[in-house]
Amino acid sequence: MTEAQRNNSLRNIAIIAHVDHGKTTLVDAMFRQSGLFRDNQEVDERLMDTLDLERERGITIAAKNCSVMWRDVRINIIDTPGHADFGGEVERALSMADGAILLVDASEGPLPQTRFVLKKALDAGLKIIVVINKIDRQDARPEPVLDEIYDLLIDLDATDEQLEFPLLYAVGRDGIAHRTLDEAGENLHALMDTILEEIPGPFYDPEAPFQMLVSDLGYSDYLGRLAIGKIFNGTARFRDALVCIGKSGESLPLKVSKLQVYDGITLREMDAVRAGDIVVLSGVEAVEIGDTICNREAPRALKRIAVDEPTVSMKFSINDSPLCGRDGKYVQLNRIRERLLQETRRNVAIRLESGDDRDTLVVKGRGEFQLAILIETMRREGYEFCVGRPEVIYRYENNQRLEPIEQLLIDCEERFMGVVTEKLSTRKAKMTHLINSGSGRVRMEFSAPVRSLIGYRDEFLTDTRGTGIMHSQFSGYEPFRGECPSRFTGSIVSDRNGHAVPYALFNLEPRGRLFILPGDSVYEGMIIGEHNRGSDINVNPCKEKKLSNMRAAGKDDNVTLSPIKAFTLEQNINFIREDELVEVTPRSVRLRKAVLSAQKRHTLRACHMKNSQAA
Ligand SMILES: Nc1nc2c(ncn2[C@@H]2O[C@H](COP(=O)(O)OP(=O)(O)OP(=O)(O)O)[C@@H](O)[C@H]2O)c(=O)[nH]1
Ligand SMILES: [Mg+2]
Repeated sequence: MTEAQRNNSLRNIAIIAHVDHGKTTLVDAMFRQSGLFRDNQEVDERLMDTLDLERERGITIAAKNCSVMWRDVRINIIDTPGHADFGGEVERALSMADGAILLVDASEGPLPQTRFVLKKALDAGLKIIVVINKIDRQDARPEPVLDEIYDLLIDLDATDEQLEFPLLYAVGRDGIAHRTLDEAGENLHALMDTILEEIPGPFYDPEAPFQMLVSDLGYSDYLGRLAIGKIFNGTARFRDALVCIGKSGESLPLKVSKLQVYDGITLREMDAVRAGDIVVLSGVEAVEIGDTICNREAPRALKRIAVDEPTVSMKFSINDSPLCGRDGKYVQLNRIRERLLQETRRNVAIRLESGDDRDTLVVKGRGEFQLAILIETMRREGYEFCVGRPEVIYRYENNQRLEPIEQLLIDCEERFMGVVTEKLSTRKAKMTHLINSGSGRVRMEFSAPVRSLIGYRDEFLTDTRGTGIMHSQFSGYEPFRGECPSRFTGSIVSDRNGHAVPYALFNLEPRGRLFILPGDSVYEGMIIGEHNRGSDINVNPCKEKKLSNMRAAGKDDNVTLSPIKAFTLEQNINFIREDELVEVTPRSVRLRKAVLSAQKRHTLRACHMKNSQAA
């Protein structure tokens, strides 16, 4: 074996943190200070958040690559999402990095996802630079936060070397980083220099032939499929004949039709690319994330990217409601399957399986939020379909049912502690920690079943008047904790097709909360509101006022309806019960019973009751 060498003209780093701790904003500042823009150039905020949904929601959903030049060294940066449901993106991103910048909010300190991403980075053997960010916050408490970071590292069994991490304090938004708290700091030079000094240039074996691990896929109208990843060894040139080794070891020949590297936020074409670099290679169609592209003479696969198992599943089916096909471009199951398959190729944390019957597909992921984002994306692309309630994926060991458990961290005012703990205990959560800082707020930690937290966030925000903070993180599988109700209220269901009228809705208002407005189309089996009681009721939302009585024959428009609050897609998904579906079309999101006919539902319920009595 020859000794490994380093490519010192490069650095590959991933930026990791809990959600909203300032990763994407820090990348903006690095761009600005590395001379990527002219001084007076107008630049958008959070430049790396390029997807529509990312910009709308102010969060990062997919990990993305870019680069900056610093003292003649190109630093390849991978910005990752901090939301727990997109953890698969972090695992994928770390496969390209040689080091990581761990951002920690100076006020919030390490939170559940900080632990998750740090563990992944330590497991991958990456060198960590810790940046305590947002020290400009009024409630910043950098010193205690630093202690918490040490505690976290010790808890994660970090080695002595890992405990001696380089540390910086930063205001990412203003582009300032410095090594000690007393310094004033004017720019990010200290951070950029620390990256060059502390993160090793990528290692490679100078004698080994070309090997590249595919960590991401892209698509270009001109070039077709793009394979993105780090070159572990060797070099490749334009027009080289290579092979791609797939999951089952089969190798597929390919010819390189274009080679590009990241240059700021764009790509630069290269004639040749060297070991250590993160490149975009075109010329291969059938490629998957985790494949190795390598030399034809000595093909050797690299270790595939390991990702955690999915914990939540959701059924996707064709839309068979009476209103189907009105808005959507793609309504057939085949088209939906194709689109979902395409998603599984790009997104390592998503799996697709066939359902119990011909018309359903089962999509598995890391959380209901991740699936909701997928549904929203598909809906905007013109797809129309139905989805069922998110369900957790159980495991069975020694005849025992195990369920996914989350570590739940709650920070709220002391006066809301009672209601929060009470609600959580009905959801089978167990309190594991309670810290009362004496400042009027308490921090509580729970271990809670994933299934019981689906839909809890909204309730929590209402209970704490919007002031509570809640974070959860998958912590493992534990024995099933017993049944708990998903929703305590029933549904108000339309018993016919037609259009809702004000008079009928006005009369239904005392029954519960309505979701529809006068004039909205309704159909038999469509859920038009939430019933105050636990049972469902079938109602007629199209019932006009009788005009036969002349004296009472006033017009409808003198009724005043209470305003309705539109649900978001996530709220709809979390609202439905096991026997209900969300109908998703490009223009509307409706709720419905899985079985539309009231008569059929009635018969099914009667059979079910008879069976359970017999049992
Ligand atoms: N006070 C303060 N706020 C900041 C700073 N940096 C970022 N923010 C704010 O923090 C929020 C989140 O910033 P992002 O950069 O989107 O955070 P992120 O870590 O990329 O978030 P995700 O990608 O969704 O995990 C934004 O509202 C920023 O304006 C800072 O240095 N100080
Ligand atoms: Mg971000």
